[in-house]
Amino acid sequence: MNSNRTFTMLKPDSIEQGNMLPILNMIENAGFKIIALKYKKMSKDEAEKFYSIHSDKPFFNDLVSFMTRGPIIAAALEKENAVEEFRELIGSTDPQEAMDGTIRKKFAKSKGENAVHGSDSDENASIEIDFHFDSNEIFS
Ligand code: IDP
Ligand code: MG
Repeated sequence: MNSNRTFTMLKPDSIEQGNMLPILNMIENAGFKIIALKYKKMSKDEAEKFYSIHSDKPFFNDLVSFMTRGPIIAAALEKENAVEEFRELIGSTDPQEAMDGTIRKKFAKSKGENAVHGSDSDENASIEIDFHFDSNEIFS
């Protein structure tokens, strides 16, 4: 377990709206080091697996079709206390509740299409990094 790492995705809405570079800029300016980066489209299978914890939620099918309708940026990030600090940088799930200066406040349009993913624990950060990256794709 590595408490200085977290995992993020720039979701399809961010890419579609041309916010890829501004969001990556905010992440770097907040002191996160990008140690792995991938531009890819998730398959339905991958998205269902990645979000399997939400499989019984009413929004699950919408979430999977949203996350597979276009490419995402997947990234592993490094910073002290990365998981918590990155959750602070992205803001609340619902952009209407997100604080000023957060990524979701600035770029998200709705609770479903909310610009970015951020791991919620060290354990999940590690699982999610391994889900998207081989060890030789990580430059720490
Ligand atoms: P998080 O991304 O802030 O950790 P989670 O509760 O883990 O939020 O939900 C995962 C993702 O599922 C959210 O980022 C969002 O895209 C979607 N989602 C969560 N709650 C809702 C909802 O009430 N309606 C529609 N989509 C939702
Ligand atoms: Mg979550």
